[in-house]
Amino acid sequence: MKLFSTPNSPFSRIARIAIHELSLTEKIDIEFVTVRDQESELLKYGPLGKVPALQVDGELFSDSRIIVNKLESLAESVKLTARSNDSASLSFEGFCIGFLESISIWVREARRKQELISQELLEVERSRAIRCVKYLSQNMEHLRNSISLASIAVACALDLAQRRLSFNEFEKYPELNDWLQEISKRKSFRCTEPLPI
Ligand SMILES: N[C@@H](CCC(=O)N[C@@H](CS)C(=O)NCC(=O)O)C(=O)O
Repeated sequence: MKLFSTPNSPFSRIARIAIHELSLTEKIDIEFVTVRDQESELLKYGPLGKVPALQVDGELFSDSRIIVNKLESLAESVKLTARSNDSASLSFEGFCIGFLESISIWVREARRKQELISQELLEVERSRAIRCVKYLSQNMEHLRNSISLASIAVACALDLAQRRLSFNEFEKYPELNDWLQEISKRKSFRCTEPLPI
């Protein structure tokens, strides 16, 4: 079994963290590939060319939530994704993944050539992130309880926002900030840290 990844993709980081948390490091190889590249090794396995992608028994699974779900089925007992009958957790998980998506869009926009950057889009994402961080600070009970796809997505999003956008809004909320410092100490987070760019 193989996970296709890039060193700095936040969605790949979710999958790599999940592999550690589910004790699957011995079973799944990580292969770093290029993306947005016609010569990418990943295109030999499917047309999408996005990471993460998990290859199991000749099938290629895309999308981090589907991948984490598949990884859970290969692991002993730990569950990271919200159960379909747990509405509150499911709703929160969707919010957390959406938050990471928005931070990724913000980072991607900020990295474009100066003349192509939309200041309007940067502002839309910045305002969204400020709202979301406040919401997180008011819903800490969902993050504190246990390691989950939701908590992994939020930690990856806040870490990415701080590294690439110098967005430190979460530092205004001591409980959220302390939680982030704590979860970031886990081995799964330390050994999947993005590379400097
Ligand atoms: N919704 C997908 C998002 C995956 C995604 O956008 N991956 C980016 C890297 S963070 C990618 O592979 N981009 C390559 C491309 O756009 O061609 C997930 O949850 O895995």
